[in-house]
Amino acid sequence: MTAKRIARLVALAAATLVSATAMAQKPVAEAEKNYQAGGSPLAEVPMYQSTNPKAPKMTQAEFDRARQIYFERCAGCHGVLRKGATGKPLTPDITLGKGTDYLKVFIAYGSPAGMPNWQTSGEFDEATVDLMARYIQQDPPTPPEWSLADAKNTWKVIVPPEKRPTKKMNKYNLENIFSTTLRDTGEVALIDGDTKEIINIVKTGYAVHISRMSASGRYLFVIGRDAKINMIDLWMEKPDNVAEIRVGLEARSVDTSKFKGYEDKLAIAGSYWPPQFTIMDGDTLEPLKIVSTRGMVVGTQEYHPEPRVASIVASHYKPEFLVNVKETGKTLLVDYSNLKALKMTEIGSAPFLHDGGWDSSKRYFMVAANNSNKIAAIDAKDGELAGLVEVGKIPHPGRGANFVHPTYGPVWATGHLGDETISLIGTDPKKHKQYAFKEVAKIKGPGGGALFVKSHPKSKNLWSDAPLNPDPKVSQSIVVYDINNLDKGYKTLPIAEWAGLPDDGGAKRVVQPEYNKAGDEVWFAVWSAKDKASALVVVDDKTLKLKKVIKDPRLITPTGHFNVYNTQHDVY
Ligand code: DHE
Repeated sequence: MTAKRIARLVALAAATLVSATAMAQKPVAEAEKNYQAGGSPLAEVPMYQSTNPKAPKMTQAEFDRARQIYFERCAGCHGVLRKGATGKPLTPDITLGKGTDYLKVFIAYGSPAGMPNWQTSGEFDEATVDLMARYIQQDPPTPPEWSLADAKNTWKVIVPPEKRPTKKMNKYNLENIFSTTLRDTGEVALIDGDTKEIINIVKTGYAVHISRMSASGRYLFVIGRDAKINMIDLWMEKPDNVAEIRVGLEARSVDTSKFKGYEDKLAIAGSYWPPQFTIMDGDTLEPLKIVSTRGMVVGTQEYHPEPRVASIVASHYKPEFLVNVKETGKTLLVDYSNLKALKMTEIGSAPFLHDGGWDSSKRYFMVAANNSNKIAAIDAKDGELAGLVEVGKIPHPGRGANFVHPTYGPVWATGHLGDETISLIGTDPKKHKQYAFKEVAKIKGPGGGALFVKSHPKSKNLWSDAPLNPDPKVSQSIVVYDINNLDKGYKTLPIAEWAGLPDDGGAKRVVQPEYNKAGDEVWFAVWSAKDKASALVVVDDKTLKLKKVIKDPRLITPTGHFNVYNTQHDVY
């Protein structure tokens, strides 16, 4: 394309941008864009190329290459089936009308609505831009489904229940073990919280995401982005895998039954693809029941073909799992007492449901509807929506933080990806009715790009990270507030500097405050790329002084870290 022609197309694109943007959605914050843009394991999955006579020609090799790039770079925002999520829909009914030249300009130069400038940033060359412009005019290929038989084919019981220890065979203080995600090696590091020594590095799924505990505190469940679940027995002399399974092609969430009488009986995992959740035997991971989440979006009641399963928690009030479905904006209360006659209560709130945690009474599940700037409070006792609370831009709580505010009583807090505030929401409808499920205060933080907040019932502190903030000074440190003097603002602790890592150009993002069992120290990951040095940093919660730096060549890309006791009992 000549320079003149490019200039003409840029002008054309700019002229139509306003209407295109209005047709799609509000601008996407830089931090959110970076966060969503992680590669999908679907890049490696072969898919059928259907031929649309109206679409520009592509060879099979070109199609496969473009499909791979799409799943590595684009699917996180535009969706597996290109129906749109954070990014615009890119289905042929829209893209064919625009034509290759127009699409090339968008891909090359990006847009103020949040589309990255793939060519001018140097990420794509001109040929790749042309390839992608032609690809998004083809019919979107559909990845394969995943049935009970597919799940069973991947299911391995490594140590059968009858061959497992009948009592704890090690001397570790199990309740204070931390399971640390080693994101890019597909492993977790089990770390003794008392001695800070690594107990074992356990192989798990690809780009492993979260760890959750069984009700008894014996089994640790880990899920990878490739939907592989690993079940680790903490009673073994050296805790290790006892069972594994793949519940789909891409996933993020796992949990286990916690209601009285059902402890350790069942496990559940939600998948991004296919859009469904799978209930498994809690002892062996044998898959028992798969339920699709395809269906209608709350509000518009329009059909959505790929509503991904986001966070899942186990109710303490009933034999139920709370399954949060992203694109439809619905929380499903799944009654697991009879899998043959499965009952589900569907509570609609707002899209896109993502992460969340319990309030301090463990009755209300507070879940971020991150595309609507709202927090939905789900009442697990009465099975209804207790409130839908307007908060800041793109709430991202992790599991949130609970503490007692001097004026508003029990509150639950969330930080935001898209602005610098932390929202406090009242959660006590009995004694503080006037504040319940309302945003009672907004605290100012150092900037957007926050992912996780944390507190502890024994602490007077509220911690917030901001690993996706563009300013390294902010992303490499942590802020801490005194909950009895929130007006005083925050103190900044230079966690990455304290880690004393080599100056190797690593991003050293400080991510996820997590307490030890006693609630007197807080752990942070200092997260750099796979080929750069990373570490864990432990801070004394009272003095706010450095307590320990955990360094080990095996600690590659540590991100989330989960204390056994706090995860088992939902303490945060
Ligand atoms: Fe996460 C939780 C999805 C990127 C670290 N993440 C979750 C949950 C979901 C989710 C649905 C809630 C699970 C639950 O509670 O059952 N995360 C996604 C994505 O879709 C996204 C945006 C893009 C992707 O490609 O995966 C994404 N997440 C990230 C990261 O880049 C992070 C920072 C680093 C990493 O390890 O990949 C990250 N996510 C985490 C962590 C939790 C989490 C540490 C658990 C928080 C907790 O306190 O429980």
